[in-house]
Amino acid sequence: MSGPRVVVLTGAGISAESGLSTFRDSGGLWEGHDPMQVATPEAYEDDPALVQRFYDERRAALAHVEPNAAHHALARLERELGDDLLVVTQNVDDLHERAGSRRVHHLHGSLHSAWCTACDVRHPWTDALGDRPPCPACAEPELRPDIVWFGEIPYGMDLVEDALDTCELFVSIGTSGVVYPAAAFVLWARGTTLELNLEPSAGATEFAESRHGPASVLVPAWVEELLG
Ligand code: BJW
Repeated sequence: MSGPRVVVLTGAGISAESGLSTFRDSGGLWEGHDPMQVATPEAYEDDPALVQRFYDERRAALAHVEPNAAHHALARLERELGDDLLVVTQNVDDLHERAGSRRVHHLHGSLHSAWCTACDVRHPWTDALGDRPPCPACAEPELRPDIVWFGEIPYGMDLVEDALDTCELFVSIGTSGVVYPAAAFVLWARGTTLELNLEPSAGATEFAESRHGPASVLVPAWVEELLG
């Protein structure tokens, strides 16, 4: 079985120029909390309303942002490569899809999905969850954001491992390289490797090549170069 020739991993940095905060660059707190402490099962257990508010605000913010030149360049690449491109994103926004990408795998879930912890069914979701709406399947008010928090298993790891095992080129865009398993993809990728990031990531030395600058400049230039 043949997999995609090119695997692209994206992180929060690709959406930064669209106006969405990254996790580790903002230096800011959300309602006085470190976002990394809010995005955990423990935080949800301790204070579900707080965690729901964090995700409700981020879901609502999606209505006010647009994909940038980097998302559009990857959509262009998909139009040229078809099944030979797989985008694996750690982002929970929908900016790749809104730029036109269709072969996108959301490793850490999606703001537009809700997961019922009572009946284990997932639902497409665009509204707030903080007011505890009933699950459309079982009516229990137990919907949580369908997001992969620390200690939970990222989605579709088999698919990603297979793609990394057969790809000719792995490109990492806008991610700090500190969260696993995504941080290890550069080590698992069989092909050559390239990092496109604002600054060297934690794993920069593992890449065959690194280019540094804003994604809105680096990604369109790389796509142009690849397509010749
Ligand atoms: C730009 C830019 C511009 C800015 N242009 N660039 C000890 C050792 C090793 C591992 C572990 C360990 N202890 C625990 C673990 C595992 C743990 C982990 O990695 N912890 C580390 C903190 C140490 N991982 C997990 O628990 C994961 N699960 C797991 O491992 O399960 C076991 C398993 C795996 C595989 C198979 C079977 C079993 C789950 C991780 C879940 C991560 N969840 C979050 C929050 C939920 C989503 C959300 O709310 O949005 O996902 S955490 C957060 O970090 C979020 C992100 O997707 C993720 C990565 O962040 P990202 O995208 O890299 O953003 P930033 O902000 O860190 O970086 C932005 C970068 O962009 C920077 O470099 C900037 O320079 C750059 N940039 N502007 C280009 N304009």
